[in-house]
Amino acid sequence: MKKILVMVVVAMTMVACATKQAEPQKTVAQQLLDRLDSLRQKGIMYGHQDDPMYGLTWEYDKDSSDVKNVSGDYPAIMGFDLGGIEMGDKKNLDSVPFTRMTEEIQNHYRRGGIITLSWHPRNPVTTIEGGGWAGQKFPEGTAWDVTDSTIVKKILPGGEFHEKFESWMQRVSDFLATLKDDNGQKIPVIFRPWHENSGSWFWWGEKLCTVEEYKALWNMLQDKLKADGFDNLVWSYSPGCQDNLTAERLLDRYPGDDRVDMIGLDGYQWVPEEKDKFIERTKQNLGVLCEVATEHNLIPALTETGMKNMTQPDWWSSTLLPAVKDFSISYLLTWRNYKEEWFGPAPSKPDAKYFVDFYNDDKTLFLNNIK
Ligand code: BMA
Repeated sequence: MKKILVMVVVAMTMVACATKQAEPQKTVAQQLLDRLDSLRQKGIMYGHQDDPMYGLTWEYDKDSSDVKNVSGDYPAIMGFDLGGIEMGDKKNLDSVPFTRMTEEIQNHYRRGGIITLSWHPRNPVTTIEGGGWAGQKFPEGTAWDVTDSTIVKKILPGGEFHEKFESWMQRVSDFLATLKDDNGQKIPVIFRPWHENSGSWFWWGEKLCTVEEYKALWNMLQDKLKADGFDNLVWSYSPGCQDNLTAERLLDRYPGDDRVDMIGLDGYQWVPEEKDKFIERTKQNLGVLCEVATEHNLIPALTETGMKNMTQPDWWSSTLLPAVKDFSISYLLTWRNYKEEWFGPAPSKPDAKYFVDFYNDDKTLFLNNIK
């Protein structure tokens, strides 16, 4: 009897071990999603595009950041853009060297921060191969070149430019392959391609392709990168903020629950006069976004925002915070601090002290709050 009992216990232990071993390990993308989900119970992370690359008074200094120079802390999230990688360029559309981008992604990940990548690829039909920027006038050949409304169709399988676009996707893949941590493991990244597609200013915009073509475009890139082994990508779908947004409208080009992990909106305020409108519209839009996110098991975020050149200095505390604070969004990201057009804080500017209030608010999370 005792012997039988021992055998049963041994057998049960073996089954338990086998079950344990069979459980698949979570990918770094799934681990990032879990982290995003638990962090949004704590607050809203602050993100900034190109944060460690340049600011209003400096360029490519080591360990610099306008956000850190104002608040003492780095943003929780840093955003970078792949525009230009498709051409094999050494620098992106905003002059950021891709080697530096890899380094800063590694640095921020090492610090405990989170990375998001967008992509403003040039127009695959009208751009001049090998021409670089010189000789092409904006918007000709850029992501904003919408003179031909059949670009998406032309790069899908069967299209005249499909092969060319395959080589562009390969270059994205080659860049993503450089994103490894100190142990050689893949760095998780929130990847947000084909954004603001509810507008018609990019060649993948609403009036430039059908719903089916848009979804096929999304799938083509996703299938390529999945086939290349990139299980470190958190896929983020982000159209733009709109007046009276509805769930149907938000989802009309949505690629599907099996293809998307996060859902976001991009929405800006351009002039001080738009303050009330910005607050009202952002609240209304985030309400819909959060409902849809819950229904579809997605993490919501305000994937791009900002007030152009901070012409309303108290914007951070009087406008942005009230617009977002009642929503359980994962993060908000303000766009880059480019000398001619900036959306983040800078030490010498009048909005700096209001940014410190925003930083000190219990609701906002910076790097030190998420480590
Ligand atoms: C836009 C502008 C452009 C920039 C692009 C990609 O909003 O900031 O100057 O090239 O984003 O970062």
